[in-house]
Amino acid sequence: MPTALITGITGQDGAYLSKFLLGKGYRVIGMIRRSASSDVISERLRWIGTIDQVTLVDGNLTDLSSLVRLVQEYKPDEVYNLAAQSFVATSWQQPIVTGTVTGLGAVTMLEAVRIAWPQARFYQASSSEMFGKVQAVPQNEDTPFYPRSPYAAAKLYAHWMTVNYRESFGMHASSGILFNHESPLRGIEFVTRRITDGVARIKLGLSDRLTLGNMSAKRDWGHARDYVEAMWLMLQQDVADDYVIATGRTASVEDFCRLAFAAAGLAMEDHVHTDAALLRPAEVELLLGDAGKAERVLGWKPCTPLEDLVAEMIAADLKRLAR
Ligand code: NDP
Ligand code: GDR
Repeated sequence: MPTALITGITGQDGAYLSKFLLGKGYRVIGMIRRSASSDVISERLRWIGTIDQVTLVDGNLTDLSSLVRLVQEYKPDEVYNLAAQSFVATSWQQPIVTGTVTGLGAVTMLEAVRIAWPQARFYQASSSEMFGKVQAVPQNEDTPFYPRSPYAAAKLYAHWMTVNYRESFGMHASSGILFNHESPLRGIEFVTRRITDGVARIKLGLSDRLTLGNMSAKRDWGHARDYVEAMWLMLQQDVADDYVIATGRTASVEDFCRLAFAAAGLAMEDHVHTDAALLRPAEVELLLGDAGKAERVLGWKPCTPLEDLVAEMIAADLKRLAR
């Protein structure tokens, strides 16, 4: 039975990846950071139904010795580094935490693997935010990076360190440059969940307005369930490499919003307001990925259309709130 160690298992992708790997027969070790709210911190694992099948262990991405001990003890075949301060807007308020966890934290995990069990295969959760002020449309593995936030700059550091550990030490370290992916387990602060939760509240009469920031920003939105399979496929290759994972379709925040209101049988214009306080100091206006390399080499293709994703998220939020 192969063993996988996942950092960030309590997040959206950690939950979907735990389900996927258990389905493949893995022993799944999930690292969680100590919290005073340990009863609620594993809520996503409960929702997805893997809480009783994963082994949860304490550690922190900023603490090298905790990571070394975990890698020494479990000798994982595969390490998925998903942990991060992942909310772009917060990265301007907390640039140092973001750099420490999202940037240096990835290097700390790479170091733990290099010291304790270098034969482990390593996955780094890189991001389309690294393309930022895009230098080409669509974006692929050859597109130059231009980060636009402390988060994106931290991810870019982690990305190049993953490449560097592969080239310097021969480690099987791959980086997935994933475009936005969503699900019913998306954090409430991200725009898609903010919208589907807001629409569900309006539908149930709990609220009558939804306030958003920049409605014209465009994103390439996929489903987290599809994207975790791509992570796994990268680590099954003989040679480690970097891959863009995306749907190849872009839509604005306004488009997403319109779909969400329509899915609930409501008119967007009656309820949506904008607030300049939600605008970012520097915006990423357009992301559109070309995942041609992933399709050619990994045989990976996304399967969930945006309309289905929106409908699934709305249905889940209606159910949650009705409870
Ligand atoms: P989430 O924000 O949902 O999850 C982040 C996880 O990191 C949580 O489990 C969190 O734990 C954990 N974490 C944060 N700080 C630490 C720390 N110091 N030590 C250990 N664990 C920590 O992110 P997603 O699941 O959406 O994304 C997974 C990864 O992929 C992230 O690195 C993200 O930046 C990246 N990414 C995401 C994309 C997306 O569209 N979702 C696209 C491209 C990249 P806790 O529960 O305790 O807060
Ligand atoms: P993003 O996701 O920054 O792309 O990062 P987010 O959903 O936060 O923003 C997407 C776009 O929507 C605009 N927007 C709003 N955003 C939020 N959060 N709240 C609002 O009210 C709102 N109104 C408009 C934003 O300005 C932005 O343009 C996500 C994260 O998961 C990262 O970790 C990951 O790396 C990238 O996706 C790929």
